Amino acid sequence: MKMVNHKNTLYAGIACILMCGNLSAQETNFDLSSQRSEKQDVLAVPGEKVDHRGIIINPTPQKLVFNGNSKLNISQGFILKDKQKKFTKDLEFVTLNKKGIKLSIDFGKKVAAAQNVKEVSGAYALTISSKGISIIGYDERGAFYGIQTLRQLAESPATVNGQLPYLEINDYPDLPNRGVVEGFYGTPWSHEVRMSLIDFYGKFKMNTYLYGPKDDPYHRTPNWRKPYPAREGEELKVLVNRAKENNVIFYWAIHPGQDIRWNEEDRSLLLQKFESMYQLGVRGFAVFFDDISGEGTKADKQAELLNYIDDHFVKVKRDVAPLILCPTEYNKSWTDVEGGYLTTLGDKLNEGIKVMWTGDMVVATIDKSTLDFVNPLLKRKAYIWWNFPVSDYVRDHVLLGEVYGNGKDIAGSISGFVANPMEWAEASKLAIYCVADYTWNMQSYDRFRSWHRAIRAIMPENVEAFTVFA
Ligand code: LTM
Repeated sequence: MKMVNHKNTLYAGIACILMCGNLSAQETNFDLSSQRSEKQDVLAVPGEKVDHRGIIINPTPQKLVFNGNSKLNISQGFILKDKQKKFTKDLEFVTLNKKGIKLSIDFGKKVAAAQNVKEVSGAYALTISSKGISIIGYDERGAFYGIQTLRQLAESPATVNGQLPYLEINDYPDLPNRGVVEGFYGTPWSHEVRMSLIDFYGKFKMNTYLYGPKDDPYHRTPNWRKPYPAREGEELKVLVNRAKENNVIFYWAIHPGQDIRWNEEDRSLLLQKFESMYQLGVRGFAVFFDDISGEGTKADKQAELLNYIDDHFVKVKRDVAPLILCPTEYNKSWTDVEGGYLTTLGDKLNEGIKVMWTGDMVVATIDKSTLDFVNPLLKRKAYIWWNFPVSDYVRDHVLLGEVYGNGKDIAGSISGFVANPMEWAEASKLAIYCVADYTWNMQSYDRFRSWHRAIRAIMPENVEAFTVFA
């Protein structure tokens, strides 16, 4: 099978790299000192150097300006003006006091325009001045993100004793869809750890969680046609609610391709399954056709099914996010040029349907050239499924390295970017933190700075030990 051959080549390549790396570095006695004295020409990175005066905000804000050296003392607490009465539950980190400093929170197109807030979901402005603190969001999600920024400001080591510097932040995401796809092989994450991760996404301004663990039998063959048993269904409902509280869209993905029959019966069973997930509160849906063989791989049949779901479910419900498809040929090394599988999808799929792409290979970094290849075929911007830090193909590794290699000039060429993590959920937070930073503000992304900040955020009590380990 085509797919298996590609994977074997990939895995053999990785194994070779790992083995060769071990040999040269540890089992020989090379004198590396000559290399250390080599001259290195490091080119300056274009862009503006920003001094954040020891304040840590992740993701890095698009614009942060300090107004002089004055500070606002917030130690006596806040009097809250939550104009639309939405955020009390998000403010447990502040002390409320009728005689405190004014904290005003609002959102909406009109108030946002007055503050020059960008017209994109998640954008916000935060001001700290002698008048108090003001947060204005473009939408509810934007105001929620402003609150996350305030929380990080209040927790920054540079603002000890409740002294917040006068500043103005004007912030927005580079990408409309940023987050995580739980799409690995291996033991699916536990309910508890998913809850913790959903909070983590909200805290670091990710808005997407795609649920599609390969080893959930109700996501894939054999049980994709059946509803979840009551207990699992209840847990999913709780996750969906937690996602809503964090302004995260919970997408539930189905993986029917290995045994799907292209007939009326299976189509209606699939829609019934989606309906049962809708009843649990799910408002985002995806269909994955990766890693299959046989009948299920046919592009025209896949497009027909997706359009049917789009026309008879997504558009009818009206409160469901755009449909997402993971195609069978989801990377360049497995696909043909013009006229093949991807061309059929591009020509036939309804306009609003998003199509996933892992890059030039299964595990790859994403650059402009891979998008210049795939976007014209798909006739839409690819939605990136990034296979890092997933470790299901190197199970003896824990991938705790930096997040690097993706182009900083691709924001305009993609419709979303989700990272596929490790089965080890807590350990995956390191990379997820950095992906949150990269996908929000690509130009300012610095792989080293982000990685060090992530370590501090995840294990503040053991920064040095975790750094050495990672
Ligand atoms: O990458 C995709 C689209 N599918 C699978 C994933 O489920 C798996 O986790 C990764 C990494 O092994 N490779 C795949 O082929």
